[in-house]
Amino acid sequence: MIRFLDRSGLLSSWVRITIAVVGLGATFALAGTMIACAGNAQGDLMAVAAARGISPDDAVRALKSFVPPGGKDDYLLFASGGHSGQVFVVGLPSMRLLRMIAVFTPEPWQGYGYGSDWSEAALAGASPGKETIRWGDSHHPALSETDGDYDGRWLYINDRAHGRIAMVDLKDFRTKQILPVPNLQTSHGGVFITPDSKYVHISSMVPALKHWDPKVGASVTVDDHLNRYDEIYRGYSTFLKIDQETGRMVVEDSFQIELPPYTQDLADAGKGPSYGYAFINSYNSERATGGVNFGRPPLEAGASEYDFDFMHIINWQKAEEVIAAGKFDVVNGIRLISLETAVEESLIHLLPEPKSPHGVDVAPNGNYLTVSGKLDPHVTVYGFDKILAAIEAEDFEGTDDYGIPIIRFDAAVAGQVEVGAGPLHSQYDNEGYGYTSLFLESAVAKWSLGEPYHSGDAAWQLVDKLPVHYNIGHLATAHGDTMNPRGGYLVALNKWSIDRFTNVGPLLPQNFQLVDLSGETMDLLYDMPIGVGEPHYAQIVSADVVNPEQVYPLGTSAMTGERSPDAIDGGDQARIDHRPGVTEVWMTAIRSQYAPDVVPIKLGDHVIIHLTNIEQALDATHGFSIPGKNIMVSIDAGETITIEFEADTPGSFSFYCTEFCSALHLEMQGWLIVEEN
Ligand code: K7E
Ligand code: CUA
Repeated sequence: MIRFLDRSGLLSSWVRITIAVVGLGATFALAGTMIACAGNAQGDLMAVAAARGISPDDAVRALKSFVPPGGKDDYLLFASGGHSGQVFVVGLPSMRLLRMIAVFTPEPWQGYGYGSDWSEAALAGASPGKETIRWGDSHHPALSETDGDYDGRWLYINDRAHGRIAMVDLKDFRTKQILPVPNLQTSHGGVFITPDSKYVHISSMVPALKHWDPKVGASVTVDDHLNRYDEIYRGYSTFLKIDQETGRMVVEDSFQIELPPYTQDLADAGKGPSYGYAFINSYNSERATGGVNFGRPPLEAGASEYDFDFMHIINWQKAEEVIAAGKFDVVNGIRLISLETAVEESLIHLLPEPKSPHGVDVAPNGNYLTVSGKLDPHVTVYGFDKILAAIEAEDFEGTDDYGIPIIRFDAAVAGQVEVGAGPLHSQYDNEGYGYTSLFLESAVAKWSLGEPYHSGDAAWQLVDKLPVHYNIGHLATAHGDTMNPRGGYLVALNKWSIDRFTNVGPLLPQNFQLVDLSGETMDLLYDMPIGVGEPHYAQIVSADVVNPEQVYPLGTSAMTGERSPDAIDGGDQARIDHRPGVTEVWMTAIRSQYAPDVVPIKLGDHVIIHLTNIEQALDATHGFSIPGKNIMVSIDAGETITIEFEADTPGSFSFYCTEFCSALHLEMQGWLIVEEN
């Protein structure tokens, strides 16, 4: 209590000083409530600030983002880790890194990909028929939703490199499934979740060869690539059905729609009035093939010939009916609606969009769709009501080469705002403002939406701009992809951090910048370096929405979420079973011992160890590692894990607990004795 009084005294005196120095009206209100508190640490505060060269403005910013020791953050930011393949969880406003979640890349601390059955199962689905792929380029996280708002159940994220998608269970922050999406070779921005979490969507990035089509076949030549591109490549829009119990994606219940061989990019889900629709940007409608060495223009030139590219407007509810009517083929295990059927059934319309579009982001009310063309200084906002009316009236400007009707641009535009150079992605707040990242300008633009948010002269206006550092890609606002954005904070995800931090090598960290949205103008509060990967997109969810399990019920398999048949409840049930060619062990771990701790094994045996952490205390995680065997598992309290390996070398091998779990943690070890006969 005394400490608390000291703190508030300290705060009030500092605020008075702030007013004396800068005379800010906003700070005056704060001071008014606190000015009565007598401070006795004023001198200290002044001295600390002066000694550290911190300005009064920066001190106010520090207070806005400071979470005292032991305090909790208001929001969690889930950020992709780029080609680190992982996901980062950051607390807001403190900008502290709270967790890394292993997704596409093995990670020893979490025992992910080093022998545990659950992680091997997740990674095994990753690359059927190939040598296991051990990396990914995680790009676009999508938190599950209920009624158009984040519900804290699951997180999906794509691998831009391999056209895969992973599911992270937010009950235990673990990756439970990695799905190589049939027919895709790569995937970039096409990830979103429907407002009811019925489907998670993923589309192809570069079009993929139709190997399954006899007209294309298994092999391809350079001549095919250069001269039959239009015919042999296709894009894909994939609706993966989510099992509502487990969050897993069920391929048999999913479907795909074939798309023209443009390069499909960012995408978003319809919601509210646009529920049932998907919006997918694309570029390279020219279908440039590259091939400078074959006398073709470079891709960047070839893909910039036309004035417009195409947004795909997909009616997926109608596609469900087409599937129900049996108008599909099963191709590589997924139901596929051909491009011809999609055109016949009017499942797709195209909408011209400014050159080289990147982001498409649906506003909270589900009517506005904001698109940014990287080479156009405007954001273009379409009205879904206008799009529907144009489709209804067949207000088209012809079709593309595949027969898909192209909606007349002017019929669909609701507003345009000149925001600055290199607009990429947009997010929204709770007051009808859009925030757009400007890559070339290294800034965030704040602008107003039209009716019903703003009317007359107040609509479609650039209202503020904030420089960021530097080369911003995505940006995220609190619940910014939902129908219920919270405002308050924005995080700018910057690619370059040159001169922002102490130089730590030619490869510099990325820079997350926390921006305060509560005032008239945006205010930069904090720089957070990310030195472990390159985040692309992030979503910010209120911390109270995510409620992970405290401890697993004793004997739980993380793979199934149920009691493992190989769980045991105490060291007295521990046992070793020898049979021809196999040694099977049921083992427990508890502070600070394994039972059994000396395991005799016959040389050449296949060894199976079922290990139960019989603790029931939060954070009482144990490790189990066998040096030299590439085995390193992490077993949370209550969890049962199975490890298998071959005893192919005679000798004695010590195993040990890698988590410093108790005062006698170093004693938590044992021996595997591999006997020659
Ligand atoms: Cu703009 Cu991959 Cu979403 Cu990066 S993408 S920035
Ligand atoms: Cu268990 Cu250290």
